[in-house]
Amino acid sequence: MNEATSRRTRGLRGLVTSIVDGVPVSGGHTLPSTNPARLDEVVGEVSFGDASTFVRAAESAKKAQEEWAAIPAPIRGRAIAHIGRLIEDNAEALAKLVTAEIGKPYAEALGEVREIIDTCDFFLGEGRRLYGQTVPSEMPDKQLFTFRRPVGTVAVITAGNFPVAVPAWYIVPALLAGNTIVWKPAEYSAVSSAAFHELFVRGGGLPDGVFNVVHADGAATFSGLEQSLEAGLIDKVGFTGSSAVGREIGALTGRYLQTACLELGGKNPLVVTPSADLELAVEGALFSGFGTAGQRCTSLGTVIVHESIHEEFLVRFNSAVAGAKVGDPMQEVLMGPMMDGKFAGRFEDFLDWIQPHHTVQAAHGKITEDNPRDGFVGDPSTGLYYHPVVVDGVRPGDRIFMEETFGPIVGIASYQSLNEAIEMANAPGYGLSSSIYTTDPKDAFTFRDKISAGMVSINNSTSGAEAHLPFGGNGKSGNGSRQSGVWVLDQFTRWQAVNWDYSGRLQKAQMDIVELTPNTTFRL
Ligand code: UN1
Repeated sequence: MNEATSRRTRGLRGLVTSIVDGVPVSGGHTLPSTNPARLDEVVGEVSFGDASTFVRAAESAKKAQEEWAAIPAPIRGRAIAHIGRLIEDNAEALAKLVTAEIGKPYAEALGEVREIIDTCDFFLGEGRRLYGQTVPSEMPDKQLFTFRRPVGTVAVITAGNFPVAVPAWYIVPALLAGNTIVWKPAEYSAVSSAAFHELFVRGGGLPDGVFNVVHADGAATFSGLEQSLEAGLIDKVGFTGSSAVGREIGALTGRYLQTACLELGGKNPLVVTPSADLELAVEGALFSGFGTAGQRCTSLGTVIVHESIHEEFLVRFNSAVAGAKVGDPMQEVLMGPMMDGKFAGRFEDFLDWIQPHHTVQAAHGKITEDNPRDGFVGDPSTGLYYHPVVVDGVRPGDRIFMEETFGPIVGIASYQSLNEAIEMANAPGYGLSSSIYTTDPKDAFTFRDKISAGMVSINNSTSGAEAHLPFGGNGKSGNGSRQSGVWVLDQFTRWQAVNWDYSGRLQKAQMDIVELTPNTTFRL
């Protein structure tokens, strides 16, 4: 084990620090990352850097990029293959860390780790493809080609609700395509991020500087990013987080003639038509509304249900929510705590958006001894546990209908015609995920055609996208960028067009071309 590697190990087991050019870098202040299910349990101490840490990381990524890109793509693919296998061998340990740090139920955390492995499985082969094209020329003795070239250095800024899967969506294809990385993970999931980083660097045998990680708060990151862009150190930004911050990142990168890959919020609708299998719709709404305690960008926002089955759906849904297991995320529960105090606080604000014309059947707010939940698994007083809330009677114009409410709250609205349902589904102006439950193909295809969302589920919940289909949204959910599968390669590569003329003379495009003479007046 070389010295830099052993220092990295100490970085993980002891203090979590930024890693720049393979070396741990402590910052100005240290904060604990705590377990939201047991707030007195410290998962790790994290040392936070400032804007200069980010800039140093960007310099290191810039310095390492040419050499990394010179490694043949199939060999970079092998690195991705090894990373995938190492993650697989460490899946349980990594998932336990995710559960401890953000309170995601263990089964879901294992699924999240699976998503990294799936992404590696997809891209390990892409190292042997990364195809360009041969294109016919309009002139003789001339050949045209396209090549994919890496963009260069990539800054990746991610949220903590998927602290390891979503970063992999950026980092795996970016590395495969020959880019180097500066990653700024969420502050409240820094320990899981450190483990992820360690597994990538070791598993891939990545040279120092190829994958840097910077722990810093939002303001320091923004300023570090701005300085790095100004200095020409960052060529591409990937950001997953709120629509508000996404706008800022988009504006900043735009000033440097760059387009960021933005994966932002959602107000994801689920339409239930009269022909739907109601049991299935209830199950889908329960999982997408309250799985991950509603803290996915793909979580269900509003169920838009046909008026003829509204009552029946509501009764069944309320009863499914009442029966769902909430509690200790290491047990078999649908929903654990909120990820962090910041999200718990914001969720309390969202509860204030409930208005007199809304109906809430069960208890809401924090789960306490005085505000208990039947069948709670474990001790609610130790963590950030909230009641799952179903708000009936929401309608376009209500804040609860129009804005993302990251947390365990689902609105229910009624519609009369499918066109009205689709109009309501599009009204909030996001456009990430969407779902329709129906057994009528006409409804399914009409919905697919008219919904603004980038992702459409038919008889499936709004969350749980597979790792090799294009992932991304429209409107307030992003700027049209797509992650995953072959589609994400357009984020991390640029097309280079090459023409090679071996005629020995200057053949002028559009001018020196051979014309055939058509006989346009010929008739049979
Ligand atoms: C996110 O919440 O940022 O489709 C991503 C899903 C997951 C990813 C969610 N595979 O729900």
